[in-house]
Amino acid sequence: MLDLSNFDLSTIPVTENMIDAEKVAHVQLQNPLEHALLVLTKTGYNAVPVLDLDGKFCGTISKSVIVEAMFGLEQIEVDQLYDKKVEDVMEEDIPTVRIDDSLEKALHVLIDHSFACVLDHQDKMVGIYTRREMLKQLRNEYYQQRS
Ligand code: 4BW
Repeated sequence: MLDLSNFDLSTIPVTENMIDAEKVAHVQLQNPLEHALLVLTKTGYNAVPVLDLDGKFCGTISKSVIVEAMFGLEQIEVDQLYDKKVEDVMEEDIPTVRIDDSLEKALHVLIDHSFACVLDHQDKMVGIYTRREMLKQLRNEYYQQRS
């Protein structure tokens, strides 16, 4: 059985295994939905962070909110992809973590979200910490204990 008593999440910095910002696909507030859908489709991700021109985190955008924004009263309105901007439909109420937070904070975010954006003290996104990284760290701990 996995003994987590020596795996103290409160002592491991969230920055240790995060994906650095330069490797994180993102879109900007003013981008049309068409651009966001292109980014999501080409990268294969369901959701990516939304940043302003200074790199500050503003929210996330997902394929599902874009599709929802295209639904008119009777049919799908493709024009919405060009008429609406990312800032019109993005989700803003997204919990984040800070560069000096530990994995314990990220764990709580990852219960309901597939990634946590890591922000510096000016709210700039320095990276993301994903469920995959959390599970990899737990797996490594598990196999270390068995060996
Ligand atoms: O293109 C992909 N490459 C790899 N290696 N894995 C992928 C890719 N697309 C999806 N996956 C896998 C990952 O295990 O599917 C999971 C769910 O993807 P998602 O949520 O629903 O698009 C992935 O899980 P994860 O690595 O724990 O990532 C959780 C979420 O974090 C993803 C996506 O919304 C975001 N994300 C991850 N890496 C990203 C990213 N967003 C932007 N840029 C990145 N580099």
